[in-house]
Amino acid sequence: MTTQLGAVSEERQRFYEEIETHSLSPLWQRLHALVPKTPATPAVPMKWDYDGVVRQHVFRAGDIVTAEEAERRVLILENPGLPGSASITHSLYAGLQLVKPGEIARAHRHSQSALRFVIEGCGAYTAVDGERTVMRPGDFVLTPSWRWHDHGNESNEPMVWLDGLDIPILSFFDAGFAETGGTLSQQEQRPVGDSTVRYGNNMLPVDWKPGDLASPILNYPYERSRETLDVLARSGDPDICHGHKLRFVNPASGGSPMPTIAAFIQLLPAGFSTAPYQSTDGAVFTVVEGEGESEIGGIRISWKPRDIFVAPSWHPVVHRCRTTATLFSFSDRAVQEKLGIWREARGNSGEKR
Ligand code: 1HN
Repeated sequence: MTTQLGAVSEERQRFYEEIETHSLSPLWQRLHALVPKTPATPAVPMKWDYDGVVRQHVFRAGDIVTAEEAERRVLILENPGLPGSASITHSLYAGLQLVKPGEIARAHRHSQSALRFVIEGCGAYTAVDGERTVMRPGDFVLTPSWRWHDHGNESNEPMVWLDGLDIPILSFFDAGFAETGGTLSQQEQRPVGDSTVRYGNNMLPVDWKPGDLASPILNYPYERSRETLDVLARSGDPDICHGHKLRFVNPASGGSPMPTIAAFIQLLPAGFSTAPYQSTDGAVFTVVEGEGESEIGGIRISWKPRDIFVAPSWHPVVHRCRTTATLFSFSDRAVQEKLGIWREARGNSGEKR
């Protein structure tokens, strides 16, 4: 930083230019940017207004490109602070995918982990390693790393869901692999809904061992998350920072549903205002029910059902809502906790837990 060391003398400037030709660079010019006192992300708070702006473009994409041509017909939600990166935060990708009646998004697999959160429409399926799950609004669906997956819409209405992937994390590690399937859709190997019951009823088949780090459950239906939120809200006080908030879990480990992505759902009671909250995991939110606003790093964002917004790392977040609201969110907290770097600060004092 020139401010700390004063104006760069001609001698130093010549030195810097000379060493640059040998791929050398002076750390003292860059130390404070490399090791900031608090997280300094280039990502910015942003909202995508679904019904007012984004929906029409998603549907226009449906007029001009087929699902087959596109492989995945998706509009990427790119953070304006990270232009060209295809990222919504530094570590996460998000997009909106449209599958029209009769369409199939062909089978493929990749080392990136993905989640789907249904925004509109009802009745399309995602198949993962030979098991289909039928998707309804508010359902949280997994397609974990390296599992074959395809989507198809056998209903008579178009379906749109939010895709969340760890693409930037895999890209950071240069660890991405992908394969296209030999068939458009997978052969069905188990009945619809099998994994939600088999692994999601507080029991596990006695000698079953997980094959990888991801949850064996493919679909966490909204019906069940909403019922749980309701029970919490009826018989306990909301947390001052989160309202009533649940984390989705992998029943085999108690950890996050996928090793890189944590996911949450929260209920904010009507008229509730949260205390400021900061955490090192930038989060992507989508509104299922209710209307309100959030202040994220001093920027005010008003929201309504189906809107999507992003709170970048360490930006103080406050939510307020007029009506009872439910918000789904996902972040890279799962990775940060494994690495021992995740931090939060609750309330005005910025006190750490
Ligand atoms: C993917 O596999 C899907 O399966 C959606 O629906 C979006 C974005 C990048 C890479 C793979 C899907 C994706 C993706």
